[in-house]
This record gives sequence, C-alpha cells and structure tokens, in this order.
Amino acid sequence: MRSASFKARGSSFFVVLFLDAIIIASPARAFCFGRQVARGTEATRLEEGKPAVVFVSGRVPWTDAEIEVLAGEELFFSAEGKISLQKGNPEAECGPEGCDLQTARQPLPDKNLGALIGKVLVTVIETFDDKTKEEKRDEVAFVFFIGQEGRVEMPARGRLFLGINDNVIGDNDGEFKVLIKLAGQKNVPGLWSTQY
Ligand SMILES: [Ca+2]
Repeated sequence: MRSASFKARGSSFFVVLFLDAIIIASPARAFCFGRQVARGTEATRLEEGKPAVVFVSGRVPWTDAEIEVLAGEELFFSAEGKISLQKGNPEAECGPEGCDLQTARQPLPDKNLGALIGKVLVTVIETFDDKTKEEKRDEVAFVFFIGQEGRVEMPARGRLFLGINDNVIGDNDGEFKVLIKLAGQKNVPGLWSTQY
C-alpha cells in the first residue's frame, strides 16, 4: 500500500511521509501528527497560470504555503509588504530583502536579517530517547533565500513553507504578501496590480 501511495501524485506523497514519521514516533506525538494531517491542509500542486498568494507573518516561524513542489522545479516569487524585527522600533522595519544586518543564529546567516526565505519540508522524523525520556523532532528540510522577487529552483520534493530570516520572532510585527507561480511564464511587470 505504501509503495502505491508513493507512485501517486500530489499530496499523497507528503501524507505517506508523515505516516512514516508516525510509525517511529512515540504514541503521544503520533497523536499530534494525526491531528495535524486530519486538519485538512493538504498540499496541492501549483497549476500553470494560477498563482498562489501566501501571507507570511513576521511573528510565525514558518508559514505553510500548502503547496507541494518537485525537485528541480522553478518557482517565481514576488513579495511586498513590511515587517518589523522589533515592534515599535522604526529602525527595525524591513521589506522582503531584509535589513542590512546578519547574525550568526539566523536560519540563513549569510543573508539579511528579516529577509523572506523558503523551506521545502521533505519529512519529519521523531525519536524518543529511553534514557533521557526526551522526544526529539528532526526535520529533513531545505532552506533557501527568496528576497523580494526572483526564480528559485526547488531543492527537493516536499511541502513549501515561507518564513522570515530571523530567529527571534516573538517581538516581530507585520507581514509579507507573497505571490508564487510556476516559472516559465513570462514575468510581467506590475503583476501584483493587474491580477490582485
Ligand atoms: Ca525580532
């Protein structure tokens, strides 16, 4: 049954991977995953000519775009809006390219703090240590830079998430509005205003 699911297209791949994670997870965490899958946010494939719009809060570690991507597939991203890396501090405001500052603990340390970034989540592995009684959650995921606009080749097959290149998000504010479409279509200037 599992091999049959792997041959299927679309979200079934993701669900099967989560089922794999459930198998090795502790019962308590497996229940959490069951709820997560059952919440009905299945990842779907982008269709040619049908862009998706995702609002990325500066206060959320990763926003689920609910899109399944394929390795090697090129997506076009265009982002607008402002976030604050420190609510109430006008000097901490930045757009999708981020602020001209880098810290060692950002998800992407060589890119600007607060920049729009992406992640392809391939699978989640949960393990339970009998000695320490601690549960450990490991993701197999690939994180990449997006910025304000550009084409990005997807590094793996999985579920797309968008986020902020910042590790201290609790004091953030604002959001980015991100348009995502399959690349290959011509990038028409003013896409935002003409279609949305
Ligand atoms: Ca912050």
